[in-house]
Amino acid sequence: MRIAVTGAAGQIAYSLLFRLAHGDFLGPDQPIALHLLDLPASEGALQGVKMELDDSVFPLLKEVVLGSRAEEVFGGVHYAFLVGAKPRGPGMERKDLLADNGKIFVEQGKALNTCASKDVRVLVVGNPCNTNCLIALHHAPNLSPHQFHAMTRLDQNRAVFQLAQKARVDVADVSHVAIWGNHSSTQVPDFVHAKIHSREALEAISDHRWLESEFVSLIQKRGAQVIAARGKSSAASAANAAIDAMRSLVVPTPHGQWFSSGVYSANNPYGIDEDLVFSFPCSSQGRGDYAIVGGLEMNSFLKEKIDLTQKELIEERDLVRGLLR
Ligand code: NAX
Repeated sequence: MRIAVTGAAGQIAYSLLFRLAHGDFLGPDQPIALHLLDLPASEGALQGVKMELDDSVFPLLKEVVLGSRAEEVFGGVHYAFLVGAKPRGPGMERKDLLADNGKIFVEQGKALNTCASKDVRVLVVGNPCNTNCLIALHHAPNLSPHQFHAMTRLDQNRAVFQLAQKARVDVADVSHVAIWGNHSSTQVPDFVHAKIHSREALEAISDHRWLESEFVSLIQKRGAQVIAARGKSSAASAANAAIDAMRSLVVPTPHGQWFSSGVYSANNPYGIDEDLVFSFPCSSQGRGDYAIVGGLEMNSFLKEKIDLTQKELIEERDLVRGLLR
């Protein structure tokens, strides 16, 4: 299996690549090739990463391809982790970041469209990941929009941890945590449908004020909290979430459960605008497919918050209108 990783000389990739090569995504019996893309300016660093991959003598890693041209690096890939993006610089407005990074995803969407395996699965991690993903899928008319995802799994994982800690249970006892909308500070971490030991989280945690205010804001701002503490953005936990997110597509979702992913919103069962990449609860049969989980009742608290995150995504789309085809 050929796996592309962009931003391969960056900090998330420095964790992700070694986990992939170890077999954490496709398991201990699946040999892989890694196709690594970064900017020409990072060529030296990319060579260094390859040396370390070589020196790790991973039995499953059969080939490492390096390059700075998407249409060369994406040749025949079955999975693509699109991590590389420009960080927000000092004084840079959100719309400047959207425009700059958007261009990257025009080019990469086109390259996937023509060069990747026709059943490639794509996970966009580079921010703003929902709108970048929307741009990429717009430029890949030969692929289905259902082959594209934006990563909100780190937000889900962060929410699971906070609920487990509050309820004093193991993380494995928390399930059904959905993230709705944008991977940004307007995202909606859903405690209403979450379960703890198969009971409603709202029953297991009596402090509803904490759920509605502190919990929601903690998850929305967790990324900033990590930056403040570490001086750098989340990297190992982001790599771990990227593996969780792609694995959710190749391992059947346990009956009645779900995982969160930013997916194309056409024909969604919640009345969300039809041309966005929006995070929904999803389930998969494990063949690279997914379906949005329908039928969840929305209370007024969730409705109001989901409206806000939808509005932000529509604004982002308006800002990159010129990059959509
Ligand atoms: P780094 O700055 O460490 O690495 C980014 C790498 O991407 C660099 O090596 C850079 O040269 C490369 N790059 C830039 N433009 C490129 C292009 N056109 N083609 C190929 N490579 C290119 O950032 P890192 O910490 O690894 O984060 C990467 C991205 O993930 C950022 O956009 C970041 O905001 C985003 N994140 C997304 C998260 C999510 O949950 N969706 C969480 C973690 C992270 O914040």
